[in-house]
Amino acid sequence: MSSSARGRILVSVTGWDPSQWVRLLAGDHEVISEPDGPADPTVEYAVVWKHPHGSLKQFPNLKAIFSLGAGVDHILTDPDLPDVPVARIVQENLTRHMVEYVTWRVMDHHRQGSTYRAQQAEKVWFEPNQPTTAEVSVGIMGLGELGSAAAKALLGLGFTVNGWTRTPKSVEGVNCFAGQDGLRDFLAATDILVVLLPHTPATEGIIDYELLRGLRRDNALGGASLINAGRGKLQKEADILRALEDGTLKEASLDVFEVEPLPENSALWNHPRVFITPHAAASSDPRHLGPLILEQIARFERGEPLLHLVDISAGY
Ligand code: NDP
Ligand code: OXD
Repeated sequence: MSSSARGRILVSVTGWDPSQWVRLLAGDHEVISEPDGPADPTVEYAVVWKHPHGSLKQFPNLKAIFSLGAGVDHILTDPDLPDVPVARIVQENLTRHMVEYVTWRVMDHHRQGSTYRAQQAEKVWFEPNQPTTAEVSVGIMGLGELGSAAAKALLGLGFTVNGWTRTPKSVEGVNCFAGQDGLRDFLAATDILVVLLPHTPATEGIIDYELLRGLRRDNALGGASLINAGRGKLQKEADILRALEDGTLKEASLDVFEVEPLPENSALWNHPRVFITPHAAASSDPRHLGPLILEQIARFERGEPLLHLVDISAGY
């Protein structure tokens, strides 16, 4: 059978160069970044990152959609999503990068990095009190692939770790809380909040002033910190700034933003107690993810279930 007779893989990405994905996915199937018209019958698989909404429903022979990220909000917010399976990325290098990011930011808040940076700017030689990790608790919202791996690393460093999920969960060594009923107690036991939730209708805007008020401020670090590497749409940036100003929040590390790139006029850029990275906590590396997508397509064609299928009704 010729490769084109097997149907084609469409790479549909916004903000990324598709060429390396096209090259890495080339094999049994022809790979394209532009279809032959909006209803191209040869497109069987779509490999996407922020595809133009409405574009996928027109392919009559589309069989599956593969997200080029762990998050699938960019797909599920398409109001014209075709009724085919959607699979997402779970990959060890991506997980490792997220664990590195979370550990880095937690350690910076724990070891009072912003205080030392401010002291250095003023040439101040002063050693603030330093609690041990055992005196500090980190609360992770979302104990999925990434959150549970981060929890394990933080436990290894000696932190007390709390986790919050949608459905009740048990993770060794982690104090687990679930649902709306568990949120208040989870926050009250948390000094450093790490957000690794997906963006869904249920989580949009969840990081607001009221939630931040629930964190434990009277703690060994002298205030509560926020780390968000989930999605920008989870947070209300005006509320974060308000919380930083009135002491509800001591400091924040933000990798994701309501609008990306973060607009130049955002007050977050210049805030002395905000640490910003450009949605770079765990980027998708084509070298690692290409083989995974090809394996997924091979599984599908052998009639085996896709790995890491998205639960469309749950939204992640
Ligand atoms: P998973 O799907 O494995 O885990 C999601 C977790 O969030 C689960 O524990 C789930 O609960 C919990 N959750 C979902 N909805 C709710 C809710 N309404 N209330 C409470 N908990 C909820 O996702 P991953 O760990 O793989 O990824 C998490 C997110 O990280 C991605 O969706 C993406 O947005 C973001 N991400 C960011 C990157 C970056 O570079 N900044 C890189 C990669 C991912 P339950 O266990 O009950 O299902
Ligand atoms: C992802 C991301 O979802 O990089 O993988 O944000």
